[in-house]
Amino acid sequence: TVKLTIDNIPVEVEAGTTILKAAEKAGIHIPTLCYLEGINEIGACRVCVVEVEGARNLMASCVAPVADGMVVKTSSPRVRMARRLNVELLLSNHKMECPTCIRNLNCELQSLAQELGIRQVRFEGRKSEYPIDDSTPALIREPDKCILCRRCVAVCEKVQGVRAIAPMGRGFDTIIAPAFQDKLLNIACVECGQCTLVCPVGALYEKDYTSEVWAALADPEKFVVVQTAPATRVSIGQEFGLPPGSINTGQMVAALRRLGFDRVFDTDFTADLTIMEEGSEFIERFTKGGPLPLITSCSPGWIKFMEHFYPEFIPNVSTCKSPQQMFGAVAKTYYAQKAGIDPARMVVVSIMPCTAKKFECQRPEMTDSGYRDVDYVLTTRELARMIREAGIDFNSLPEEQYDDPLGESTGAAVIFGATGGVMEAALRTAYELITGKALPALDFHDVRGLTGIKEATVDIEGTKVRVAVAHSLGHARQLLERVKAGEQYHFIEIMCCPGGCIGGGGQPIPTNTAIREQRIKGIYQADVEMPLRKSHENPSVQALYREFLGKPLSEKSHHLLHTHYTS
Ligand code: HC0
Ligand code: SF4
Repeated sequence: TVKLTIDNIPVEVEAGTTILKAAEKAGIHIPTLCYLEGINEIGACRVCVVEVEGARNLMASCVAPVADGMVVKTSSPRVRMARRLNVELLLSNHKMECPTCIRNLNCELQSLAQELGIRQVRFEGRKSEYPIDDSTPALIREPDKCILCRRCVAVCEKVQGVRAIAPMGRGFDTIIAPAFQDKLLNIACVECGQCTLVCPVGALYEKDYTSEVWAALADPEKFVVVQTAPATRVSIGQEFGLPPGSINTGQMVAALRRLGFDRVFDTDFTADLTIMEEGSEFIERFTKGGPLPLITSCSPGWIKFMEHFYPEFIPNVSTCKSPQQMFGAVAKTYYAQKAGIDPARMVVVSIMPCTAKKFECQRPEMTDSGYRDVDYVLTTRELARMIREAGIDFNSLPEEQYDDPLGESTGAAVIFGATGGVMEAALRTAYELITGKALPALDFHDVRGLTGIKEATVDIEGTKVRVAVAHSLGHARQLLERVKAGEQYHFIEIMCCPGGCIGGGGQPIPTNTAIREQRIKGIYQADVEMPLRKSHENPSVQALYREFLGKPLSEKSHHLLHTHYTS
């Protein structure tokens, strides 16, 4: 170990620890901006500088390692002046639209200026002028607000393995952009939004559809139906100051009703439906010779990634639409008929933890109901904005119930929101459908948690079923390479975002590893609290088959609930 003092406090840490980490251990906060633990540790912004006795220059504490006997000062006059100067320089070339910026009050640059006591910017700099890129259905890139921290670049490359954006040009002309400064729409960006989660400012963010939804809600001709994704119930509370991972399903339902939605339904209903279809597809392929492995299809960022980078896996990917899209198709057919509503008047809105869902709902093939199956997708962040704008006091809302029948769901559906959940839900059902026996233990711990790639072998009456689960596209890539190298699996779950949907690109900011862990806890807690925990036991899904679809993989199911992919 190494002994040093930081602000006169003796600290002992492992050799190789950075000064930043050592200070954290001693309870000393050093401000950072470009730093993202384990992902972007490049010392570029120089906000985290510290003074080290005997050293001529200030050191970027996020990259400088500790040394024995080091004497560090983290807030000497020289340090504070340097930090201010660095942030002022950033501000001098920043499009300062704070009151109207999407990140107002949740902007790291703004907080930092406040924390460092900056009251004026002494430099009148040249300002960059770049066009805004709003070419995709999901994202906005506003380079004039970019501070070149490179966190987005690091996440896109190291976590997602996509490399859609990179720094280009030099000095003042540096810009973070797709190659040749093309539009995001024209490149292999999968619209996952992970870059929007780590952007410290308003340079990358979701395309906002709240105006369209407000307009639909205000239109007496429209019948506006909303569905909520599994992972939103354990994250929305964070927007209202509640601890990460707290379960606020009932308050979310109440808030949606107060906003004026005509029916408040749950994507969890169609998550259960997905298990019926995908579980049957698995059994069919398993007993009739493949193609295997079957790979899950519910994560649209993953699907886009597969279409760009691994089209050879198209025959392996389940033909099931995602639960969000199944919901739209069922709402505008079965439910519209049942409730006597003209589907032409129906507007389906989704509340999703995801930006790629905005892209998914606009895919041209997603119109099997005869209309656009899902009209608008709002992220968790956008829903929170609507709740605030409507003046609803979220924390004092009563817990309300979803409407019937598309609001009924099981614990198997809620765990879709965490990595490994779709696999676990599928196993709970496949086991019982194949064996005709009750599952002895419902929890499949091997497929839970934040390990990048998880594997398990499940014994279904003597047949060993090999499964694997990957979350984040970087891990998906690794797993697919294993499969290409000859590794044999029967069933694979892939979710685009780290941690699964609880870590989706539309979730509250910040979303980091600690917060992901809390949300995962919330998800499994919500599962145990459900009276029913297996998808095939959902009475409303059973009724849907009885009254409308017939059986899983029926012709009607195929028409409404399944899709195809293009390379
Ligand atoms: Fe997910 Fe989904 S679980 S992708 O993560 O399958 O976004 O939460 O809504 O569609 O159900 C996201 C979350 C969903 C879908 C479901 C799946
Ligand atoms: Fe990369 Fe995802 Fe951002 Fe696209 S949305 S630039 S793929 S991180």
